Amino acid sequence: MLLHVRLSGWACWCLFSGVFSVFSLQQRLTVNLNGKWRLSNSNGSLLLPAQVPGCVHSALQQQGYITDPYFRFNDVSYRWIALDNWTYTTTFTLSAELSVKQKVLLVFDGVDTVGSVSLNGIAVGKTNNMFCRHDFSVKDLLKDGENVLQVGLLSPILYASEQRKAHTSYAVPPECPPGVQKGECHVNFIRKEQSSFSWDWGPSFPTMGLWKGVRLEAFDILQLVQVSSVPLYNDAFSQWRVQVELLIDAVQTARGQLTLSIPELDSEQTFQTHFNPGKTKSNFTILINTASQVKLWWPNGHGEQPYYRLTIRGFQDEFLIFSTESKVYFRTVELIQEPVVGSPGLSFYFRINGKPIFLKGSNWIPVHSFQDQVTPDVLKNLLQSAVDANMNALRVWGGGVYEQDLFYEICDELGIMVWQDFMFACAMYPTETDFIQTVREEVVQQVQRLKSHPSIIIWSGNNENEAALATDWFDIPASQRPKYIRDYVMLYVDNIKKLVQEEDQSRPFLVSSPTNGAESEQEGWVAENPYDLHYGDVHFYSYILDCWDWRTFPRTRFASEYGFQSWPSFSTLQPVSIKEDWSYGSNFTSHRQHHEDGNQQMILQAALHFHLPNATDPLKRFTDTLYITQVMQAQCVKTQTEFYRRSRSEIIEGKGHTMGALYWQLNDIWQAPSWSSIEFGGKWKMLHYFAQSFFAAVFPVAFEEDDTLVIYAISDLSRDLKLRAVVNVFSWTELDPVCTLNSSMLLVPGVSAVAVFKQPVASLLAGCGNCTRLTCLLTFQLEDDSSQQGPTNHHFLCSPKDAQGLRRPNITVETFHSTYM
Ligand code: BMA
Repeated sequence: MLLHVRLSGWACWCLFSGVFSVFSLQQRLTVNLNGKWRLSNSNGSLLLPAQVPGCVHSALQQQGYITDPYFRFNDVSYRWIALDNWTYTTTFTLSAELSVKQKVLLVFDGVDTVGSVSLNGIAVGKTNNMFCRHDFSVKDLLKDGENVLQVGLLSPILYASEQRKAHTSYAVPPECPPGVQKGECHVNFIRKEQSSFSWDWGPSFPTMGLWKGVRLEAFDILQLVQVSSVPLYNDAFSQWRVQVELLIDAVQTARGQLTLSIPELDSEQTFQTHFNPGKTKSNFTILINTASQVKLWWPNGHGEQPYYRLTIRGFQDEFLIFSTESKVYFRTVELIQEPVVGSPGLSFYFRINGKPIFLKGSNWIPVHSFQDQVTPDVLKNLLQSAVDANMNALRVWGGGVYEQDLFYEICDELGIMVWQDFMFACAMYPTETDFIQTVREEVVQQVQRLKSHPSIIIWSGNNENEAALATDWFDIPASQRPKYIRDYVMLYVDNIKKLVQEEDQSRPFLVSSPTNGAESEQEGWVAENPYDLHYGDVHFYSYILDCWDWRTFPRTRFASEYGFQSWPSFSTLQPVSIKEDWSYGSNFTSHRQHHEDGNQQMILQAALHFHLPNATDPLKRFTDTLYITQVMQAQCVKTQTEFYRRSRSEIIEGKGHTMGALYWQLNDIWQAPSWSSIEFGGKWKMLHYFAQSFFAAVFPVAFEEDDTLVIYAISDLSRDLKLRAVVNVFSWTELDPVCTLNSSMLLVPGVSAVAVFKQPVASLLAGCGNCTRLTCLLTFQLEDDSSQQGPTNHHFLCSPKDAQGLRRPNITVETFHSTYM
């Protein structure tokens, strides 16, 4: 029986899909099945309580069956966990109200990964994609009194291997990760976080579990499953409209009326509609009153992030049957690929609300091997750290997970633009019907879940798979190449791209990263050289060349990945290691390094400019070595990022107009060496402090060309500035400058990078006491008439290891821990 409540009646609020608060006046009943379940392994030798949402590893640790999986070599010691099959079981009692509902769904927001679900001993359904939400209609299987719900999970390693074995017609490389990663094979055969089988910065913990919520949803007539909305701007009419999509699950055909309104914009529209049985999607468009002034959402550093409340009310006859509210943010995004004056190729930059914006930021990887351990505080700290370092963009990289709703909500609020990859990375993928089918479901679900977020400015099909094919990472015989290219196009273009564009017309889609974009498309989606500097985005890594030499960096249109490794600090490593691990040559030190020759590369790069630690005390030598890798990394990424930022306004030999610098990588998944600027646990590496400067809105950059010192003023501000460069020449021996030089006041147009100072180094030093390249260094800043604009920067005239006059400072630091009552 349907209980109708009049508009003036009571309302019950509950959380609905992150941004939405729903009150269903039609009495949808929800039974939360999260909490303590029972977990057992395949032979029954282990039986323990397990928290849901959660995973097997977390449960085993919480119950004391294993110690910290991140401790020392435990990733290898605990390999057995993911080689076993596990079963989650819970019991629940049915309430009388629930059993009379017309439809009852058993909903899993996420099963990791290969599961079979049974209720009271009867099979309900199967799962094989961690990125899908599943619901099963279970009304007929429920009984009065106690019900038993069980989810059996297959070992993801064995499943992936079985899938690989069954795929006999041709290989789908790579078979296994490089040995140095100590990982598992064939992860491309399972729709699961690809880095969970190991990566070059992460351990192999192929998780299994119910990693998101589980519940029963019971209702009569219909229920609103999901609401999404995207704002679209019509240039011709200078009018905004909001496309609202409702996913409705109806028991039977129902007629109704729908009212959409954004009261603050004085806009409301009512639609007559009907709902067909089953799950259906309906679209409605609300036109925004042109007399209302719409406030726009802007990226961090370019304006505010205002939103409006959209109310959606469904009526049957004159009765309100559902009502929900969501946030709508207004902004437009365009990816501009058009001819560039003085250069072959095409531009590649983002225009937000009509304004070209330089993307400053980094790449985001999974925050933890065990997603159930990612708390709201951890997410908030990381995203706030990005903003604190003056970033405006993050790329959610395609080897991890589609992040949880809260991640995108915070990005919306902080003005962080998100480059959202689909979860395919560094591999070829199967294209059998079953595989494509589950990917299609995944894509539709994720786009529907996420498209309301203004922070997401682009969808991107995969990480590096175009490059892998084009530059033949996997030694595919020439005769078979067409087949792999066909599969590539089938997966990312014919399926993913097509689906995404059907679901969302409000943001661009790029097939891969790196890619030549429009040019790749011209070349049949796999360009001959996806790293072409005249097109699209580029990933660039070089560990051997001297990173202080900006000439080694590619002057790309958009740098979406580049970076250098460093070690986390001792305070981060200490809790997961013991004394015998604390040397650079220890087994532990090489075990945690998952990138071939990584430890040696860091030392070689550091040795180019710094004395390597040589303390006699082994612990001091170790901690000094960790530290010097961070200094090296900070200085390397600074040099490269400065090069990209100063290349925004110029074309040199056909290259330039760089409009993005996203270094690899923001965060860490465990305590190990990596490219991150923030350590596992949230501590900033030296690089992150450097980033705070080198991403500042107004910033001076120095470099040398033919022994001439050049300083650029970089400004992301819209307004023009008048600035001078002030250069302080310091001797390595003194704290006061030996001399100070000023440029004349120059116009620095809004959003540009221009040279404001030029002088041969020899003449600069000749005019400054007894300074030589070895005895002096420079700091410099920008000033307007009244004050300094932006941070102070530094420029070394020689490597610090060759500096003359440097003395030990004898600085002592004391740390006080204060407690607040
Ligand atoms: C890029 C990324 C990751 C990797 C990183 C460092 O290729 O896409 O796959 O972790 O380089 O090697």
